[in-house]
Amino acid sequence: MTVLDRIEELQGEALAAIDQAADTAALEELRVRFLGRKAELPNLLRGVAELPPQERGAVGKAANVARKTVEERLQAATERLAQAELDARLAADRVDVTLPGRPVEPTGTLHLLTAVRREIEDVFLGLGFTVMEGPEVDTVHYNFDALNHDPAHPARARTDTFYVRDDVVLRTHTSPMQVRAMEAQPPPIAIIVPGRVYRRDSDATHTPQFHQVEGLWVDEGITLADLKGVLLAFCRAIFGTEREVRLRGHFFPFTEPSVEVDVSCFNCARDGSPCRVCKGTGWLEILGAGMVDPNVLAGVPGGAYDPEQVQGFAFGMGIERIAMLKHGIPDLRLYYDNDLRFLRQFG
Ligand code: 2NM
Repeated sequence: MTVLDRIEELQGEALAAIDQAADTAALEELRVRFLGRKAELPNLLRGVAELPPQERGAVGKAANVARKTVEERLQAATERLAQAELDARLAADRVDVTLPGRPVEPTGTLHLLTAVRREIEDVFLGLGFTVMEGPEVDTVHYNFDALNHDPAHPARARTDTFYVRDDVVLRTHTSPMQVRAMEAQPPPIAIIVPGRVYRRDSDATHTPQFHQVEGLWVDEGITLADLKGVLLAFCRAIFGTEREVRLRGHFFPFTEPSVEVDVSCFNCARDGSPCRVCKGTGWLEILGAGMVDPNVLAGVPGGAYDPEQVQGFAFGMGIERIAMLKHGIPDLRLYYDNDLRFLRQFG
């Protein structure tokens, strides 16, 4: 084979390989193989000087043309494949910013008491009340004295209430915050105060710490009818639209008159037979309430709550009890056992 034939053969081999290359990396390998420092074609060019003089012109020209042809084909193929690779990368990396995103997996549920507290809050927010929270450790003044508790009231005893100091207790109800709220703002006031409360009680139906929501509405001309209307709306929101309420006379130190409030049973309404929930009475006791005692209003410093000018009602309920009635919880201890089989059913 002549050198010229070999050059033609090399050029044909190189162009065919370039045309079949799949990507720019393959082209780079071909550049080394056909045009690199140890490749045959450049070597032939370098060896032209050693050829007989009459062959030098033709071989040199042919090798140069072949090298240029291969270089140009390589350059064209590289440009074509690089563009294709860039297009493919851009298509693969495209982010659709209009997709909805992936929310974090929920890691649990609300505790039933939290869920019911929020439900209660939502009802009263809808009725125009504001939610306020206060300290769990408070003074004897706010917990008892300002709430018209007689100095000899049994709840003041060391056996009933957790004393931190002689004049400081773990609050036994959230009403101390209602007094604080009245001190902080003039009437009208419509608030509920949810939170933990503490009493020295521990048996099947009492825990030393439990949860309350207390409510207070004071304005000119508020009556017991307003109390009944608000609590009827509350009961229908929580226990069903068919519910009725009834008030029974009672005693609380901070209200006069005071009442216990029953809601019509939502269980025996479903079938005629005497029901386990209300024990056949048709009524369930859900909370205590009353018209705020004039002594409590008159005791608010500044005189803005003059009982001759403004009247109001207050009420208090246990969240544990409301949740028990609403969801048929049989035992108070289930709230605090942290058994996931119980907790996962709610929230
Ligand atoms: C109850 C029952 C009746 C009550 C009274 C007050 C305040 F601060 F206005 F005096 N707050 N909450 C109240 C009244 C609470 O719980 C069974």
